[in-house]
Amino acid sequence: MASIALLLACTSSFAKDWQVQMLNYGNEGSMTFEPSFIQAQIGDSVTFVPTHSGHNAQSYVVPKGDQQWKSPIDKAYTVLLNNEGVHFYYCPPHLMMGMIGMIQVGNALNMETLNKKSKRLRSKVALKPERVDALLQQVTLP
Ligand SMILES: [Cu+2]
Repeated sequence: MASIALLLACTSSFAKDWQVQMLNYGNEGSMTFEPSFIQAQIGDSVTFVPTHSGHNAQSYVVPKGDQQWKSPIDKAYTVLLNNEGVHFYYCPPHLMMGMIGMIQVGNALNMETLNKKSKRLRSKVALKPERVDALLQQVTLP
């Protein structure tokens, strides 16, 4: 019994690498990141997978202490989650079509910046701007 408990304690401490598919069409319609919202912990990472071609991911908002990031088009790319807060990102070729996503890391410490900048990005989304609202609604507040 003791060894099982130890094993469980060890596996739960492993950082998780989340996989986000970049898709022309998926469960949420056309031009999507799936999953589009992730609730992660500090130490986790997110890998963007070029399932369909012609996409990349670029940060628009990052937690305080993080650098902005940008993946090369059609290449797998991993973002390390080193600080608490919300990453808001988009696919530059398909921002107009609502290809956006969010990663919450621990507590949403950057809500003020996120809300302010989300309004600005929303104005650039011609199709499905409601995706911005849907993502914001999934952020859990402390
Ligand atoms: Cu795209």
